Amino acid sequence: MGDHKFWCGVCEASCGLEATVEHGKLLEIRPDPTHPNSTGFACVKGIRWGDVLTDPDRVVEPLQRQSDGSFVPVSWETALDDIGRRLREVIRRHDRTSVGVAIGNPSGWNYGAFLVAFGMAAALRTKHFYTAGSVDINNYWVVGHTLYGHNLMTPFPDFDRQEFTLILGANPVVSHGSMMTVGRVRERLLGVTKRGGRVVVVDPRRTETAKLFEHVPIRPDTDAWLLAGMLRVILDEDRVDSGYLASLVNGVDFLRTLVADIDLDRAAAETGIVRETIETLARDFAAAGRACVYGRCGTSTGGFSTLTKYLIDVLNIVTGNLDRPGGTTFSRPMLDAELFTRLFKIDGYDRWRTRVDNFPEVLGTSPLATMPREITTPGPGQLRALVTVATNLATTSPNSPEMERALADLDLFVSLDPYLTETNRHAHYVLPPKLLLEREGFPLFGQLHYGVPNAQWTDELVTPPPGARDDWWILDQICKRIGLLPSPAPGAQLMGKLGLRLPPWVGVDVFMRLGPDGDLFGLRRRGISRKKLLRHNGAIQLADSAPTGMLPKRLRTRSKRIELAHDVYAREMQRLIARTAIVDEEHPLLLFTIRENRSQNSWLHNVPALLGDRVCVLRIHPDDAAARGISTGAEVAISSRWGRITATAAVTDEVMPGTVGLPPHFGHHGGWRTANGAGGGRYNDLVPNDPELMDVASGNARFNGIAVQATPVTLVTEPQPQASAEVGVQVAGSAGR
Ligand SMILES: Nc1nc2c(c(=O)[nH]1)N[C@H]1C(S)=C(S)[C@@H](COP(=O)(O)OP(=O)(O)OC[C@H]3O[C@@H](n4cnc5c(=O)[nH]c(N)nc54)[C@H](O)[C@@H]3O)O[C@H]1N2
Ligand SMILES: Nc1nc2c(c(=O)[nH]1)N[C@H]1C(S)=C(S)[C@@H](COP(=O)(O)OP(=O)(O)OC[C@H]3O[C@@H](n4cnc5c(=O)[nH]c(N)nc54)[C@H](O)[C@@H]3O)O[C@H]1N2
Ligand code: SF4
Ligand SMILES: [Mo]
Repeated sequence: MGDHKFWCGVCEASCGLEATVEHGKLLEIRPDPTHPNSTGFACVKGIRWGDVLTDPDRVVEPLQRQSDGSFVPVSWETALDDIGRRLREVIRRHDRTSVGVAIGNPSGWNYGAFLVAFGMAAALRTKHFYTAGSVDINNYWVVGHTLYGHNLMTPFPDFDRQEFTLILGANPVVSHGSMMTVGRVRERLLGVTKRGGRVVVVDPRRTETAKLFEHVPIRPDTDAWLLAGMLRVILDEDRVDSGYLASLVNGVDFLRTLVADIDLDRAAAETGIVRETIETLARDFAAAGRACVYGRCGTSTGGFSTLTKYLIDVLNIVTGNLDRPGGTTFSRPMLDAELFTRLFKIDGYDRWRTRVDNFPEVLGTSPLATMPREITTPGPGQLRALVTVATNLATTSPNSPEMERALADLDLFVSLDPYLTETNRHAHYVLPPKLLLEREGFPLFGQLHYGVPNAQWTDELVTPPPGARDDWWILDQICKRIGLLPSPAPGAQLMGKLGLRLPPWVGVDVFMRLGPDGDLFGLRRRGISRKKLLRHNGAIQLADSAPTGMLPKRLRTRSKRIELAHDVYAREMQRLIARTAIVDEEHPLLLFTIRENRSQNSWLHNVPALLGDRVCVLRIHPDDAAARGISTGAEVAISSRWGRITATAAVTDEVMPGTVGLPPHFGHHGGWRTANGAGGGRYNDLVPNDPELMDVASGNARFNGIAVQATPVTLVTEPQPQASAEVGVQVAGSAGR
């Protein structure tokens, strides 16, 4: 029996945990009080992780789909050989670029899968490389690239020294923070007000975070108006930090032109926030000294996400709050991901455009929302075979029905996933991965934004099911069968031909050892290496806080200054100003997403202890409910121009009048029985993926600010939509049960 410290890979917080393991069997999980970043905090999802490992619905052997739609278990060799044969056939008929790779959210904590998937896409030289980041983070990568010279340069808040925190479209008390890995985020935010500072939360809903602080309700998908209005006030009233701007920034005049046509009365009408509040927020923010604007999913999944993220950074910059204590900071990861991505020419923006919809490439990837058209539109480069890792994209991408139809049309679809989902019920093969605790690894994504920089690498602690394999190994085996080595490195293919295939930790270890905290292969005695981290039970703290005062040295722009002037932002501002009303008479309500504490995107709904007795609830304001005869507990139909689903109503003044909030991922119909049993509707059946309705600058999806109508179900005469009733996957034999 032993107690082992590890880290949680369910969400970005990457909390430190402790597991009691006996003979390879997990007995208990607790928070790790010694972890430098999370200091003894963990949420219920981390604590109940063991339920996922032993879930009776987990896929534990490779599954092959039969012509009747059921799945039967096959050996690894059968599965991999057949996949290789079919891939070679697709490549013979088209070429390598018709093979695609898609990685979902959990691959951010699965460094092997993440790196090998990148390598596989590079070796295929395919443009069909899709990541979950392309639905909600591409806007960050675009702003990082244009302003600071590298996609991965994404500043995050230094809450501990802050006096004014303006949060837009984020609910960190529930999400535990995103594009930041700041432990105990609730306490840190409460610390701001305890020190006499202010936290203001701009959100269509009085969220769990907003309830603790000041709340300003906003109409969904209008944040760019609020931010542009604030910028206009700050510039007009000369409330900028001129010394900071003179020393570090190019393009301040561009900003003046950019907001010249921003009318504050229109900003008020668009956002639903009175003009005086916009002006006061701008003045208070500029006067605060140590302040930060932080925006997340609510500001990243609207029609103007890149412009919004740009304006967020601009407000921090013009007030001198970037790279300053109490403002926002760039982190110092143990692994220099910026150098790595630059060396392999992954870093970039708009070097090429997508085939069907003409979206700019971001970090060498295409937007997930465009995938269905890439599958169904004929021509050179058409996507015909797809390998996915850790993504339930048929549920989590916009226009879910179109995605499902397109997936069913592929010549070959291989999914690496521990569950039979709505997505991989269409796959020819479902291949079972080892999960966190069953594989070694370090928190790859957390490294980019650690509030307290630290390093941790944990070994396999729990015995995996005999049929499960590492995701990276599965990808490597698939590549091997088509004669490729999954790596972007020059000369890699030659190495592959010579039979030299190294596990991904080898390259990572070299990078880490040569990195800022590395042991330089013995030259730096206190430095870190994978071996040293594996021997250490727990995380090693590398600094007290994320560093500040690093500019201009830390910038990667050619000028070594922050570059504000880019045509893309001028174009996006014109597009914003030209946009007409987002609702119409038939669909007068604006829909937005509500994340729930015990869910993790589209999964974990299969763990009874996490799902509890939850159902899919539509939150609606009392005025809007009364006007429609809707009461709490009633079944309601929610319809948009693109689809219709059902949910259970909750009448509450938490949500702003004219808006309705819905959790994103109910209406399951895969092979996960508990999740299916939760019923409800699938949010993304209501969401369009038309290119002109997405964020055109980055390809981010638009989930929020969808025009809908809500009606009591009794008034609906047409049949109910498919998602709530259908259970389509039957598993033959014992696999997956
Ligand atoms: N418990 C839990 N934690 C999670 C996840 C989960 O599913 N469950 N998912 C993880 C993932 S992948 C991510 S990206 C992060 C997201 O992390 P956050 O962004 O902090 O979490 P969200 O709950 O999506 O918060 C978005 C907020 O934006 C509001 N909103 C919606 N539209 C608008 C708008 O147009 N403008 C403004 N100002 N607000 C708007 C919503 O009401 C919501 O409160 O959470 C991560 N953590
Ligand atoms: N309407 C609406 N839609 C949204 C959002 C929203 O706010 N509103 N948010 C969007 C956002 S921010 C994101 S990030 C996406 C997330 O969407 P996805 O990228 O699809 O991620 P998840 O829903 O978390 O699905 C993860 C899948 O990975 C599998 N999995 C878990 N661990 C592993 C592993 O170790 N290996 C393998 N191979 N598989 C694993 C799970 O079983 C599950 O099927 O959803 C987006 N969709
Ligand atoms: S907050 Fe996130 S990282 Fe921390 S225990 Fe919960 S799920 Fe895991
Ligand atoms: Mo996300």
